[in-house]
Amino acid sequence: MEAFLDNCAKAIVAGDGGGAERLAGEALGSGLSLLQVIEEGFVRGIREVGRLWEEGEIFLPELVMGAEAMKKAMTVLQPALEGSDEAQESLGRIVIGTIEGDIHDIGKTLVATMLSANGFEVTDLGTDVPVARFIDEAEARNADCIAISALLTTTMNGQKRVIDELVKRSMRDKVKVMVGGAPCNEAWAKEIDADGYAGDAVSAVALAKGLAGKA
Ligand code: B12
Repeated sequence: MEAFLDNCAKAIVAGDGGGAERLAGEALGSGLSLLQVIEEGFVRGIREVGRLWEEGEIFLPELVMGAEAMKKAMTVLQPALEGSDEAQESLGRIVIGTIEGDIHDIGKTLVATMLSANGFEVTDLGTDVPVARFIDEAEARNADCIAISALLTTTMNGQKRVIDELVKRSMRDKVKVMVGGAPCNEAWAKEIDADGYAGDAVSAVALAKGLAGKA
């Protein structure tokens, strides 16, 4: 198990898309917890890539290759994570996206997948989503919650702008807002008056259930 998780992490660090895809395929039939494989294997790898990049040990092309390998693994694992939620009663409607100026989508997509697998009706707006679009879509879909991902210190302020705009449009009491992404934390959520912060996909589900009164 440990060795398998190490290999998953190593495939991402090496930017080995074929290897990551193969390991993800092996995980599917192995009876291992897919969440554990993702968090302790592949995600550990992409975080290591980030660290190496920050320390100047690798360059942008290698960062991109690591991200692409990560996406290949997630493409294999995502359908299995989604499972069948047809019989489930909806826990609520959530509009999710990565804020404008920001194209990071691996974590956001993982959160969206887990929310959907756990009974929420999720509309994923993708990346680089303008402030107004979050609100227009939430209004159009009568959403209970807006979930905003930001991975850059330069884009996280967009989360605040979504909340400010909700207040302006007198919608703040109807729509909950949850925030996440590497630079965010509890203190930031409090500062911008969000309803909650979660640091990973599993706690994002718990948070969403709590906000929906379904915990
Ligand atoms: C992969 C990656 C990329 C890929 C993205 C590919 C993609 N399709 O997503 C590429 C190569 C394209 C990229 C580009 C850039 N990147 Co980049 N990237 C990363 C890296 C290494 C990993 C991010 C990731 O996918 N992590 C894995 C996922 C699973 O984790 P996660 O995103 O944190 O998500 C989890 C939680 O945060 C949470 N969560 C996430 N979203 C949400 C939302 C809600 C509502 C909730 C509740 C929870 C939640 O749950 C998720 C699942 O567990 C990070 C390093 C890091 N430590 O984060 C840098 C990092 C984010 N990037 C960084 C930078 C600077 C850039 C660039 C500006 C580089 C450049 N010079 O061009 C560009 C930005 C382009 C843009 N405009 O967005 C910096 C940001 C620094 C900062 N302080 O702002 C980081 C931190 C690297 C570093 N250490 O310096 N990047």
